[in-house]
Amino acid sequence: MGYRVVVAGATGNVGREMLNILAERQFPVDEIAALASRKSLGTEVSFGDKTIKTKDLDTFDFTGWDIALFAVGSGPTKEYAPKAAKAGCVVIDNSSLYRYDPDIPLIVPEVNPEAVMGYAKKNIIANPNCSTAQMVVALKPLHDRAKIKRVVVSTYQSVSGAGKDGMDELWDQTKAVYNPTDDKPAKKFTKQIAFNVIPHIDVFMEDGQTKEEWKMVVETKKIIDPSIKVTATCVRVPVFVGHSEAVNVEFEEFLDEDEAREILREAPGCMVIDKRENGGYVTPIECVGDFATFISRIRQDSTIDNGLNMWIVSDNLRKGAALNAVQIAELLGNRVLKKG
Ligand code: 11C
Repeated sequence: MGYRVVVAGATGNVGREMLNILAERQFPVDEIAALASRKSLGTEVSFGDKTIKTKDLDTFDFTGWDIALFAVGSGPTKEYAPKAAKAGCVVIDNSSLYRYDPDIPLIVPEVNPEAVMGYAKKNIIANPNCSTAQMVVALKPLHDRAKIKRVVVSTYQSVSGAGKDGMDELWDQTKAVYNPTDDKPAKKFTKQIAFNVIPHIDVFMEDGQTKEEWKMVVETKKIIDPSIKVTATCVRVPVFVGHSEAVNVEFEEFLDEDEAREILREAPGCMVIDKRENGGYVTPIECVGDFATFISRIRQDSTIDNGLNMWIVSDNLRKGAALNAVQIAELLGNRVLKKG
């Protein structure tokens, strides 16, 4: 016996990946509903080897459905997630709307699976931001060994984080570079993204950080440990899929780079590719479609007593969004909503 599962936002980048991953991981689905906004109504989406037609999120009755994976953005989430939760369907939400609510757990299953029991307060669980998810998967096992004091991270984030419009803008501008009469001004991004990098993701906050940077700080504290200090610079790069991060970590205790490599080799969700030779590290194009968080360039930071540097890469649509949401559904299935 399986679950009745809803994917809301099924025609978007993340919603499509949610359907793919539910099928790939053989999540026990008895019935699936793919929901979309009225303008995408009737669009066909794939679920394993089947094709299903989307239904209207606006009129859908969540009664009797077990789990709803939401990938619709904060606005529609605010309107529809409480309806689903009230109808008894547990919502796993990919937007930022509920992440900072103390009554809603924010979960990365490799890191804080025990937080899942907190779902019951509001029948909602939040999925973290993509740049946070991959970083905490790598940080947690190191924190358990040597206690992290401070993290300095610079991100190299792909355009798929900004949705299909972001991907289209990179594609169109790249083609236009070879055809100067075909001007493609920036729309989704604030400056040209093709052959460029932009140190700005999400809105500016009063203190000069962007909201993407703030999210990495606040979410890392909520998921791992509030005592960890994080400072981030988030940058959009002309890559279609796969976020990369250069991470500097300062620990309370000394942690040798070889021991860190061994800890990460054993850690859930982590894949260490770290040879000190040409190409002995992972780049974003190699992580697309994969489930793992890849860690390379692990090395001592000799400018401080207890420091390490590393390079973390993952598929932002998978571990950064859809995969993490499906893993939360698996966790719920195993620990709470047991069937059969
Ligand atoms: C990006 N990280 O790459 C963002 C996308 O809070 O879930 C996801 C935003 C979020 O643009």
